[in-house]
Amino acid sequence: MCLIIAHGDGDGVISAAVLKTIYPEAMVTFSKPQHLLRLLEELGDNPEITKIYIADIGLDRHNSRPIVECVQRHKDKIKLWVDHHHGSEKLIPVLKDKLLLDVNQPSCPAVMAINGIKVLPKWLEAANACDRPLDYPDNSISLLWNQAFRVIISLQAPKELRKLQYNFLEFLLHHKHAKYLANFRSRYELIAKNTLATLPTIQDVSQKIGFVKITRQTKIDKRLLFLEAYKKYEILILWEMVNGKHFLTLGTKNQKIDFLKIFSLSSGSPFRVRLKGNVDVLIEIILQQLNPWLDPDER
Ligand SMILES: [Mn+2]
Repeated sequence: MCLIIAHGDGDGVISAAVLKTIYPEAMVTFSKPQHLLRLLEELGDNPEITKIYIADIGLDRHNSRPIVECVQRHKDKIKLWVDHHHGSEKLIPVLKDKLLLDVNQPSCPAVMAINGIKVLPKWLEAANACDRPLDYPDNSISLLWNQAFRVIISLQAPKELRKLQYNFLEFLLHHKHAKYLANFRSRYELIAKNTLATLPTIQDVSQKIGFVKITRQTKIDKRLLFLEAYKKYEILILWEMVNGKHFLTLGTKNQKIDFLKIFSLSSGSPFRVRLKGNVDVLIEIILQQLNPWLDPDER
């Protein structure tokens, strides 16, 4: 049996759809960096699985070595690995030309396209907009996915998320289920309204940096919040508490700022990172690191 493993976000589902058109016999499953090791170990040892194609799953930066070792053990089964995340360079010596990697590409379908794989222009644009909304305008497919995705996330319903991923895949491949997906649009309206209501609560850290605190109780679309905040700020610091733990998400629209470099992170997106730890300490570190982007009289 052949298997496609892709990230469950818009970019990943569209990547899975592209791979499915090349390998129609393959089954599809969705995963994420933190779950990839266990999944690969299981599949690697399963004699029924003969070919594996992977797309859009970055290496878990806390756990990359065991993954690379696991890939090494099962490299014969892994026929293709497409990625655009920093950190996946570690797979080059193991996978060689079975790895299509370009961290400068906005999406995995874009990586496929520059490597000669046929990708429908609409799908390519949608995947780019899903991962890099600032650089690529949404089209009907990316909007559909993003809005539906936010509704499911806000319901915190993993089972529904899985169902949605398959429906989205079906929609891409066969243009069925359009009605099913379209009904998410009306449910999204409240989330969009909540998100816009959060905008006035953003505080100025400086002229260029905004800070906002959100709670899980109010369902918002973080992607939309960042996009709206970028109309005023270059950087937004978002503070949220999830299950008693504090997280700070840093986002920027400034292409010259690379959060991966600034915070010495080995994987993820240069423009959006999530930091965990003591909030006061983190904010101190963040402001120190972002000092060059603070206004001179505020330093
Ligand atoms: Mn991606």
